[in-house]
Amino acid sequence: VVDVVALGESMVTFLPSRPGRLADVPSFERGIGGAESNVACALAAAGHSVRWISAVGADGFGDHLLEEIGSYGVDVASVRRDPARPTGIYFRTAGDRAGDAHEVAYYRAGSAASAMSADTVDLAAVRAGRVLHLSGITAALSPACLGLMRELTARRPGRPLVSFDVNHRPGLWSAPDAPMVLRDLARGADLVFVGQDEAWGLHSAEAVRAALPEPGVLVVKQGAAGATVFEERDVTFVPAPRVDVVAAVGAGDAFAAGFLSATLRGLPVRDRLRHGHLTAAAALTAPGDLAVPPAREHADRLAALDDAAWG
Ligand code: KDG
Repeated sequence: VVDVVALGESMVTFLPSRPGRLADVPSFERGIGGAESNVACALAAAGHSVRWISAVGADGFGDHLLEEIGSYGVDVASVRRDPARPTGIYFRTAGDRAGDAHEVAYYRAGSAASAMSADTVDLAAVRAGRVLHLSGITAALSPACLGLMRELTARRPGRPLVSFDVNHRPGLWSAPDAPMVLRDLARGADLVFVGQDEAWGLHSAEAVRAALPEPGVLVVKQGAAGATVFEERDVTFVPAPRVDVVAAVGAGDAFAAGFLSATLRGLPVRDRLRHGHLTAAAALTAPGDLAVPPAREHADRLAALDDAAWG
């Protein structure tokens, strides 16, 4: 049994050579992105057994994603190659320092991954881990992908622990009902990650909790301030370390990976949050979507610093 299965679309990412409007960027450097594979890679780098499930085209970008994600030690054998559809790609600006808006241009409509459905994906392989990690991005890709998300978040006996990162990407949703769709999916999960800024216009972590009675563990990310975990009757807030942000993209995925890793290791809630913050700090201070997390022993030492060091 693998520790974690992550399902979702990954894309070749084009990072700008310099800051500024997308219209003015003269050249781009290739990277990889994809919220769920970002989580998968960070977990594999932290020593967990991880499988990534998706679909890519039978093209060079698909080869690159499989080689790159596989190089982290993630099992990519269940990723489908679709000869009829391309691998998605996207371009973005460097922005997002201190929460600036950044521009994103997706070329993923009709991609191989957008054709994933409960019929084309190997559901037994998807459910074969201790944890199944999903995100709301998949729900936005196509009606077939939304159907797959509903199938995977349906409560059924013997399913893995379902981890769901809301990841509301407004640019991917045409219908106005995204918040409701995402909230319904979150109700089917056992562990939910949500940024307070994407949480249905609710302005406190407590209000988010009140809106989501179902999940066993709710993690509300409060940007640079920190994050709060609601677990049964306990509420735990841990401040985030202050870092000089290079690019915020991917920080949420890194946070989820750190938190999940600590969860798999059975660590107490304060340490789960600290490992989330430390892994996020690595992503915040790197330009790409995906950053190598601190080594486990190193992260353990940082997480064990006293409260004064953690603000
Ligand atoms: O969380 C970071 C992701 O948003 C990025 O890597 C690309 O998956 C992506 C998306 O759909 O925006």
